[in-house]
Parts: sequence; structure tokens; C-alpha cells
Amino acid sequence: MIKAVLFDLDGVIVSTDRCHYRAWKRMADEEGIYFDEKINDRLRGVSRMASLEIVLERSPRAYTEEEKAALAARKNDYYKDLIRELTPADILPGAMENLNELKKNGILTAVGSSSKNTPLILRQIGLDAFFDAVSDGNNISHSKPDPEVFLKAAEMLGVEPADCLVVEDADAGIEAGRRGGIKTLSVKGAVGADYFAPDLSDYSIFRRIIR
Ligand code: B16
Ligand code: MG
Repeated sequence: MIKAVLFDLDGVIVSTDRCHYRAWKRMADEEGIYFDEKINDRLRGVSRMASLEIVLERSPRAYTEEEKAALAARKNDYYKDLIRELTPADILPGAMENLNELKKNGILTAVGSSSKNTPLILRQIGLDAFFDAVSDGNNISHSKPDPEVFLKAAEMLGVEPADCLVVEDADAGIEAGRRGGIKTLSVKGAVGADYFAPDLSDYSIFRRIIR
């Protein structure tokens, strides 16, 4: 029986991937590194430093660990400038209705995000006090596809993983849920899930899964 739903943030509640793209692109252009939308797609659900390694695959030169930390920090500064412009209007269509409906039905909700910027994003979109638990890039040592972020969320809620449902837009996130022994709902075509929906525009998908 599903007692809690663990939501990925980027791509499920709010679309920050455009901001990630613009920030990585600016940093990559400055460094003379080729970067495009297709490479950006590979960064979905992946931690900041693991994302940087993917970006650097196209770099003409090698970087020291110190330089890498500086590149990641520079990208994050650009990214934060962009997400400070987010507002509640940027919540993806249907997400708010679904969150409210779950709450009304006594289902707990949590965030399970790889992003260290989760608190800022939630504040910007007005959801900082909404969720029963927030597990993010600040409280984990292993990023998706490791299940840690979702297992911590379930623990914070006091609910067994087997009684949770993960909602994800990234293959790495679906794998994380599965490895944690949690049922998974894929939106936007992430592969390997137990259930699939094109987006969160309709509560009937949760009604069917939760019952
Ligand atoms: P940050 P999610 C992920 O968020 C993003 O999808 C991914 O592109 C990003 O690299 C990662 O957060 C880390 O973000 O640099 O803000 O710590 O999809 O897990 O909510
Ligand atoms: Mg995501």
C-alpha cells in the first residue's frame, strides 16, 4: 500500500533544466568547450561534479581537481542567478493539483532531489513549507542512481521504502528508486519504471497506483 510519494524536483515539480543548460553553456563557452542540448540531457538527475565530468569529456585540455571545483562553483553562480528568477508560476502544469490531492487523501509527500540548490528552488516557487520531508543533494553522499536520496526521504517520513512511490523524469532517478526497493512512476519517458505517465497533468494516474 502506498503511504508516501517521493518527488524528484527538477523535471517533475519545476523545470530547471533550461537554467542548468544556460549556466553550463556559459561556463563551457568561456572555456572553449563544446556543449549542446544533447549533452545537457545526459546531466538530468546527475550530481553537479558528475555533470562537470560529462561536460569535460569534450574539453581540449585537462583540469586539476582544484580547477574543477572552481568551474563547478562558477557554473553554480550562473545557475543561481537564473533560478532566483523562478516564481510559483514555474511549477509544472498539474503538479500542484496532484500534490494537493495527495495531501487531501492522507498520502505523505517528500522531495528526493540530487540538487544542492533544492532549498532555494523550493523557496522561489513557494513550496518550502509544503512537503512532509525534503531529502536533497545536501544530505547525501551518493547521488542517483544510488538510492540514498530516496531512502533518506522515506526514513524522514517514517515510511518503509516498500510503501513509497518515486516520481522521476530521469533514468538515473528511476534506477535509484528501483535499487531502493521503491515502486517508480516515470514521467517524460524515463525508462525502467513500474508505471508511466506523459506528465503529471491528471490525478487518475495516482488514483490507479495508490487505490
Ligand atoms: P545542483 P533533480 C538534479 O536535480 C538535476 O536534474 C541535475 O541536472 C543537476 O546536475 C543535479 O540536480 C545537481 O544540481 O548543481 O543544483 O546541486 O532532478 O535530482 O531534482
Ligand atoms: Mg529530475
